[in-house]
Amino acid sequence: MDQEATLVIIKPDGLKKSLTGNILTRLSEAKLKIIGAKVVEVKEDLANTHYSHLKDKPFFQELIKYIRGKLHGENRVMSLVYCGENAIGKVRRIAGATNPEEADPISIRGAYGRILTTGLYENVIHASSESSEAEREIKLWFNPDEIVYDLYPALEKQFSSQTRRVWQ
Ligand code: DAT
Ligand code: MG
Repeated sequence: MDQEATLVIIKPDGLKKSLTGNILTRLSEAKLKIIGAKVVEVKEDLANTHYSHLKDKPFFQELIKYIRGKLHGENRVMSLVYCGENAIGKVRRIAGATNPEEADPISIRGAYGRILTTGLYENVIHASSESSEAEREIKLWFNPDEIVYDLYPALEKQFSSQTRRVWQ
């Protein structure tokens, strides 16, 4: 596939600071396609799995609170899948370096991020950093039917005992 996909998460500080429109405008410079988008309340399991590679870091617990919105009195993030040529690199460039103080001031993280007194980088957005990570993250955050493109192989599965909420 010459098309690459990447996961973007507008973190709770981005939503709290009303930066959603601004961030989407910045990302549109990359001329990629949005093929999935939703607002998510991040449960502990999702947060832990998303950041499982960082579980031994001293800032891990704070990071989990951050992505779950516990530091901002928010219970939302917005997650998006962008697709196109070199999507991962293009989005990472617009996002900027992980450390907001080192990030290009014109990048999203450089312009709007900060370092908390606890040392945690509050850096407004998440962006996948390489293709295996993007695949893992997209599969974690989205079901096949929530993406308007057959990104990865999927199968039909029947769940006879499944209960789910429907509109009353
Ligand atoms: P990125 O989000 O740029 O891919 P990462 O995956 O290494 O960076 O880390 C995930 C998040 O954890 C990052 O966005 C902010 C936080 N973080 C990473 N390294 C940190 C550090 N040394 N000190 C504080 N927070 C850090
Ligand atoms: Mg990362």
